[in-house]
Amino acid sequence: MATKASRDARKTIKLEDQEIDIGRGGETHQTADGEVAALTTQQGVPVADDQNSLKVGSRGPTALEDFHFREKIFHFDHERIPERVVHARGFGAHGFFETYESLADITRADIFQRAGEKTPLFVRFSTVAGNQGSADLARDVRGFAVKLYTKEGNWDIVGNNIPVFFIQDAIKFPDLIHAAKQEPDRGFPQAQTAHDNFWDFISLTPESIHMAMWIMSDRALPRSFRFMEGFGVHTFRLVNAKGKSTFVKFHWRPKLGMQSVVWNEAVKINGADPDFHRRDLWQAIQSGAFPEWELGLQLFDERFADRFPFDVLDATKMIPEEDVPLRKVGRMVLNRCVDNFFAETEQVAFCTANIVPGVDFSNDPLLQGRNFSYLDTQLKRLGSPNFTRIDVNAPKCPVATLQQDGHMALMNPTTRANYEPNSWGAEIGGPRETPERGFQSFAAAEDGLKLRVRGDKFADHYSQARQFYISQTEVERGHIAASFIFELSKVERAAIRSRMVSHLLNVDKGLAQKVAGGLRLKEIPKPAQAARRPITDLKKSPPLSMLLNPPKSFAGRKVGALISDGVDAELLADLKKALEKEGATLELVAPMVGGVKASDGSWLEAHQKIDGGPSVLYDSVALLVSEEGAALLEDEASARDFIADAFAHCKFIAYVESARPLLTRVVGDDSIDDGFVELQSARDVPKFLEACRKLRFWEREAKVKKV
Ligand code: HDE
Repeated sequence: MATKASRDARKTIKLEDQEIDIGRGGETHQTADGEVAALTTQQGVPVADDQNSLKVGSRGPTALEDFHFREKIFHFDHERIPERVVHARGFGAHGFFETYESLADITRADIFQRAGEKTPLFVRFSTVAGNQGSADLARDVRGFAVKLYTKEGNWDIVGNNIPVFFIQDAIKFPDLIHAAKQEPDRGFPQAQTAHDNFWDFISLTPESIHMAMWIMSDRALPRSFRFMEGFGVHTFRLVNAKGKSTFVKFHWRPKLGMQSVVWNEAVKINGADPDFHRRDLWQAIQSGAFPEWELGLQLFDERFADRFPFDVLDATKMIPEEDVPLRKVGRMVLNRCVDNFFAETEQVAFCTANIVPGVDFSNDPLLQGRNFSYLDTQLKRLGSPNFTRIDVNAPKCPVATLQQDGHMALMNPTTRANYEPNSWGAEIGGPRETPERGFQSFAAAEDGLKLRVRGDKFADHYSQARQFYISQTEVERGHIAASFIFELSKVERAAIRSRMVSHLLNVDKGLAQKVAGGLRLKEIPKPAQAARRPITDLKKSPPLSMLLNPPKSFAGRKVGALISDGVDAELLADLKKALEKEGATLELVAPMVGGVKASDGSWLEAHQKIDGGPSVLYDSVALLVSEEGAALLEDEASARDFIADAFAHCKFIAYVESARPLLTRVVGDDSIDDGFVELQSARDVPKFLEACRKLRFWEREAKVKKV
């Protein structure tokens, strides 16, 4: 309750649809009633006035005794926790994993015992290099971290959307990340690798060349988290009840297929909607279009590992599916957004060491190092060894430890015994070991000299880089070359550019020449001396190409329709219906957000005003403006960009006859290629949809990308 003096000073005014109380200084007061809860302090004391600090006289100093004010500011001052050193920018969601079949013969992991079993999970997708406030469409690897709350403890698969990594030994991780993130003296550039330090490090670290090929490919520019693969990267073990171990690599395959954007588009998306990926996931889940991935296992034994030309403990190598096919063992569905970003997405603490009985590590030196790093990092970020008590991190199975105390102890043992062995018996003696059920490490035979060395096969740095490159389509190869040219053009020191080309010569001569040409290198360097002679006859592996594995439909994609007063209502309705049937969505982009009056007199509200809804936000576009609309937009820069960008990014473009003058004014009459679909009537809608399913009209690219 407000004091009488301040209460008496209040009066009520009207602000459009709201009646509000204002105080003596005109400030807004909203008060609790039967339905709206009373505001309290952290101590539960009801708050009478949250607008004014306690003062001595209306114009006097603030009193130190104002505990409400002090508590509020104190808490605010401590709102931030350290952001992640890597993967700072991310977005999470809840879901479940459904097991397809029992894998009891391979693993005793509880999650794989019963077909149809559903296990709750939390996923966080991320970029690596950018800071928390950076833009989503950085050219970067994406983190793909999954926390499975199994009945025998939490199992984290902390992976990426690329199956290999830059380095082979965890001891190089700080160097890699220092080189990739903003340069320390100037604090920029952030969220991009197009700078000297990064390429300096890469060019002096030949083991990273395979990964460099992947990050220069379209994989580093996903259109949506929903359209990317995930990989556990390292070799792990699955161990069955008899203690038999099988090596395994984990793959997540998106049901909606893979898709990326082009670089020029990515740059513009970052300006138009820096939250493009998180908004996309949020909107999909909120609208009930729950994204799904299948979990595929590559299972192999020691014998395979011995005869495989590369070391399965080397995270810069992958195993082609032609050698070890994927066995699909379950699906992951994301069906719930977080209630609170900080509590869940920011505080979620993944750790590669979180494994469960039936899963085990391999000796991959990168994985071994990670197992130390993640626990350590959580203590720094979350400030207490009790971070496992935070809801998003807490197991959903019983937890019974004798660990106690520390900051924010929320679950101390309640019995007398906090140690074991003890003689207190079942009631108060606390939990005991379970040799049968409990986690047992695989009894791997290890011996050798204690040395700082790597396995011999680690020295092959180029063979799989080459295999990746030759497995791509022409279009994808063009993108890889263009990315190298772009990135290295931002490198000031010429020697670094040249050094990179010397590595590319060991990957593919044509690629190296293209990059050298694109950089206008004065002379082609000699190929870098390889630590081990590359294998040049590895076969193409089609699953490595995104374009050879297109999505089966246009589901999950979005069309942007540019509309104006007089838009053909029937055509628009048919387009919307067809897209919805396909599982795709339609957004209306208009000169003003308030909407347009359609041909049948109905009013259509727009989703975007034209300069807020550039075509880079859509997979395909439809130009449905009337004649007057076309005339109005002819000189409007944002409308022209809408069309020019859709064209340049090789998108399919539908148009009605009245939009044609606008269209030809922007792209010219001779540019109307097979990527355009004229909508004379609703009958042409299926033709447009058919085209959209191909996602891009790549045949146009040579015309729009000249350097
Ligand atoms: Fe990480 N990594 N990493 N990493 N990583 C972190 O842990 C680290 C590596 C990956 O959404 C940190 O909680 C080392 C490979 C993801 O919260 C940190 C090495 C792969 C995430 C850390 C690697 C990853 C992280 C920072 C070299 C793919 C985000 C914040 C041995 C298989 C998880 C944190 C999330 C995060 C260390 C290499 C994936 C510092 C030392 C390889 C997806 O602990």
